[in-house]
Amino acid sequence: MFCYQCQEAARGTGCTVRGVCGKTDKVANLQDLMVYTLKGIAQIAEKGLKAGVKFPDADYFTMHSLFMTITNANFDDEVFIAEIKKGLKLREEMKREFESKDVKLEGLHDAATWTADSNEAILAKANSVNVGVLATENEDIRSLRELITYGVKGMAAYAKHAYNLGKEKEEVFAFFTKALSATLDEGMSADDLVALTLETGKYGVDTMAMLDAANTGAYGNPEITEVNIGTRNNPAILISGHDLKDLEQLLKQTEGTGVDVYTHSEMLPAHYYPAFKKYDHFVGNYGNAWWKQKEEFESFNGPILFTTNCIVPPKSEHIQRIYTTGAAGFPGCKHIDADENDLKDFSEIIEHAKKLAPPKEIENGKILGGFAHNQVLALADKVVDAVKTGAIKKFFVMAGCDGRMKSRDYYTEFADKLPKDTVILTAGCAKYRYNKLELGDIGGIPRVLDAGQCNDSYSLAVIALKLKEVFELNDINELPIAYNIAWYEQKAVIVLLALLYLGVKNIHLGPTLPAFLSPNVTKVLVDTFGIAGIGTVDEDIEMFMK
Ligand code: SF4
Ligand code: SF3
Repeated sequence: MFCYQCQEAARGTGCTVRGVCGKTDKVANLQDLMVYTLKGIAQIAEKGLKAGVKFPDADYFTMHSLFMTITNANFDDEVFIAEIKKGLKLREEMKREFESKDVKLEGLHDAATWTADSNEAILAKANSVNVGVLATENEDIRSLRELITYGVKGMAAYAKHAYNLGKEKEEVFAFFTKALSATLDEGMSADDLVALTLETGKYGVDTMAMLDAANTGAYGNPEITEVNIGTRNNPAILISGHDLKDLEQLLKQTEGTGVDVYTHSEMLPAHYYPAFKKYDHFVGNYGNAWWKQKEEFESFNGPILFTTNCIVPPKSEHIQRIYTTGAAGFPGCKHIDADENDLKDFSEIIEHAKKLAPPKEIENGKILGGFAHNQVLALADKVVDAVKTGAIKKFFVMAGCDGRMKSRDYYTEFADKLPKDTVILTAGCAKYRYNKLELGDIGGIPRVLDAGQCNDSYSLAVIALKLKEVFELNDINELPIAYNIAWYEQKAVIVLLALLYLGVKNIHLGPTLPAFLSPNVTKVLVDTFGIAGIGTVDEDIEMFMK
């Protein structure tokens, strides 16, 4: 195996024996083969687009399977083998469609022609070097191909959530096809791939806007909310991940059963949506960011439902109380699929919860959130006044991901030491590094404004664009906003590319720069966009406040 798609890549270069995330060599290779197969499907689909033949099944399949390969989403080798088989079958159906139209398919890559007639043959193919990341020898081309692939993975995840709520865009699907197929194209130069990277950012913005519309259309606009972090004395289910449709179904099915529901990690912002406030048994948020789950699942006592990443390989005694759905999966954990009407039956989890003890309280009190674009714009006058009078000197976008590395203590210290006339804008699980600190407010405006999940970084961009308009500036970079973003997995990659596409400069990215950026690609990002890493807290604050 060789994997360097996330921030915790071993030694800052790549995992080669077993993932720091817990991914085995076998699963890593199967994920590579999954992506390889999708690239082959994309190559055929692209020829289809040119010939006027469309493949909606391939669009859906690509979106879902890409999502499965995101860090910490799916660790199940058998699921990947089955999914690869589905991909091969789909690919052959696509070829038959061309034949039926008498269109010749020429110049196909091995990714679009390889076959396997057994699980062993699939595993052998997965183990071969020509399907993985290192198959591309030139380090810059490899870096750009992977940067694009990871961006598209993040985009696929967001597109899937929107899709679950009935929203999709043909152009986004077409871009999956274009981008994945381009990563097989030897004719694409480094310059072409840099251009495609920026285009990935454009579709990242479109996809996040689509998801924002899907979420707010279905559940209303997030509003200022105090979220309880204590517990009650009822049996309960903990729901993790990002999928709001899954949460909605779980809340409906648990209503009146005596079983409470708590959010975990990235599901916390669900509390900000008006539609979920009517459920009395939707009690609060339990615990912190994803990486503390082993201890927190122990004390939670009840079953846990993962709707997406981030799963940490569980202790064996927890496996039977962990359930997965959607793109998530872990060997031994029960997986719940939707039926033909797109409904998921969570009754088994509910019955399971009734037999288990209520959660043990590990903290109490409240945290504040709900500052997505609509809510912040409703407060715009107050915010603009505070900037004009100098009560707010600067905003810090500290969105992104949390992770287990000790070096991430930087973000807690950074938030804590920021001057009191600054405001943090956040989204994603990065916020758990500072959302329980007492950072106070500025004239009633809290110093940490949480917009929501990582995809709600889109909200932060909308807010910035609105402020640019209000202050009549020509450039988004003239605003008193600094960007100190923490990343971990591939959703953060699409968020970053989206911000670059919107013209945001001088983003600081930490705790380390991606291992998949070659020195030359890093130089392009530094020279063109002023991307930088992080230093010490004191030096960085001084630099940002200048
Ligand atoms: Fe390593 Fe991250 Fe890849 Fe897991 S996802 S194998 S931790 S680089
Ligand atoms: Fe978190 Fe995994 Fe990225 Fe959605 S849940 S931000 S790390």
